[in-house]
Amino acid sequence: MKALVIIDMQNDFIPGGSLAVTCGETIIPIINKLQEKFELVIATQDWHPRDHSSFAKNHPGKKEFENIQLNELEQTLWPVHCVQNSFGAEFHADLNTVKFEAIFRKGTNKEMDSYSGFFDNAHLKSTGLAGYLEDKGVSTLYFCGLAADYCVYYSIMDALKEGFEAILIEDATKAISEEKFIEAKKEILQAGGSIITSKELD
Ligand code: VGL
Ligand code: ZN
Repeated sequence: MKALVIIDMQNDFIPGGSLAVTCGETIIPIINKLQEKFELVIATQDWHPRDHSSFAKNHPGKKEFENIQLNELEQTLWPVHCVQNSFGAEFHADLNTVKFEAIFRKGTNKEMDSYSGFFDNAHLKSTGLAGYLEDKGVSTLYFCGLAADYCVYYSIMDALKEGFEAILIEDATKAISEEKFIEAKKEILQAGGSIITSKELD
């Protein structure tokens, strides 16, 4: 069975939000239409405590988008975004959420960022997503959402490592950095993933 995984379609990642991805809003109608083609639709939600260690604000003297070493991992310092229960953490109002059977939250541990919907960045803690999908008999995952070069990319790489077939729907995602996305796509293909457009599902 196949499933659609919608990554982090939250206000803060969409123009008007604190970590807006350019043209992020343009993929909302595409994702709404895509959902009609799937029996199982699940979503992830970036869900940080206010004192999260990925926020530049919580590192005095450091700037947004600067990289630091944090618990032996490289960490980009982000603007405050997707704070638990804030408007910025809510799904965009135009996104159709009625078909979401489950929502997996990530980034809840203050000490550790979590780009992937499956594991935190140190691969120490699972969200339970892989087990959920296996239990549902899902073997093929189609990915869309934000941001292409971070949470979508890391989720696909983990999906492949966990033994799922993983397909990126390229016109249903947008990147923070176009350069990073070009590298990400190469790595997805090298790791055995595929890249398609939503038209190919018609
Ligand atoms: C994301 C940066 C920080 C994402 C989440 O959803 O791609 N990017 N937190
Ligand atoms: Zn985040």
